[in-house]
Amino acid sequence: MHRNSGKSRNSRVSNTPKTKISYEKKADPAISEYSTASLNWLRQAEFLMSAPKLNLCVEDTGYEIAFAGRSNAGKSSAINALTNQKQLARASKRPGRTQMINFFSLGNPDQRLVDLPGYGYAAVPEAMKIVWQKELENYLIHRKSLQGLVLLMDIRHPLQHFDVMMLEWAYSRKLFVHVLLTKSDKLNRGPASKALLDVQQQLKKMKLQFSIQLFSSLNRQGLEELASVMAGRLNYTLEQTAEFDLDAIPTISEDDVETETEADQSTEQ
Ligand SMILES: Nc1nc2c(ncn2[C@@H]2O[C@H](COP(=O)(O)OP(=O)(O)OP(=O)(O)O)[C@@H](O)[C@H]2O)c(=O)[nH]1
Ligand SMILES: [Mg+2]
Repeated sequence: MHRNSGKSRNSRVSNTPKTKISYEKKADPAISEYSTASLNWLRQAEFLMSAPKLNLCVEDTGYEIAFAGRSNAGKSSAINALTNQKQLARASKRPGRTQMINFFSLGNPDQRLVDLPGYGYAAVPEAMKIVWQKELENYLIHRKSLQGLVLLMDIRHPLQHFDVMMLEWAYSRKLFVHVLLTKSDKLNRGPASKALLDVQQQLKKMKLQFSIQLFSSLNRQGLEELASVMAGRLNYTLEQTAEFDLDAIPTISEDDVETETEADQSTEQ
């Protein structure tokens, strides 16, 4: 049976004309189902609150992912595209638009998305810049529910000094980072792919194993990929949308717990 199938495969290869084979990536139905479900889930996003400083933020429970990056990188626009809501986060042509830490809930207040003020905007008065940076730093260092960052960089100016600092800092705090090269619509396909490859290589050189993708809020490139990453990181499962039957959950008695513990210990020894 195996031999036969091997033979037919070989004969097919030898008869194949020497044309270039295109290995077109087939859509994985499981993945696209997950990303569609993730996008639907993200559409439930609701504004929770804005905080000027750490001690005024929403309670530090559950999980959150923060959108970070230089001012004008496209953080607020990305959040609006991702949640399919035009005005959820306030985007603007004027850099320095987002001046507070803005929280959005995703279906429940313990799963959140955060829009951070951008860094590196030269026109902000020095004293104000210091205050913002201090608050941003406080948030990034002390926020326990922070799981990781979506770090946005304009595809035309990636890996500026402060971006690299953020990446290294996130690595040292064991946070995940998912990098978006934003405004990919500003480059043609070839140069955009090259920019992606360049940044990938530079991250590799820095020994930072972070995921990265192209993204455009304008033409929605990379939206599904980002939605899946967000959902995966915030432990969203497809079952979450299914009817939940409380009666179907088996009750556990104290005896069951003891038995489990004993079994665990015996396998460890
Ligand atoms: N062409 C293009 N422009 C974009 C894209 N995303 C954002 N922009 C524009 O870039 C500008 C800044 O976008 P914002 O989303 O406000 O940027 P931000 O990172 O939140 O900026 P701050 O709040 O200042 O930190 C706006 O004029 C947006 O319309 C994109 O994907 N493509
Ligand atoms: Mg903003």
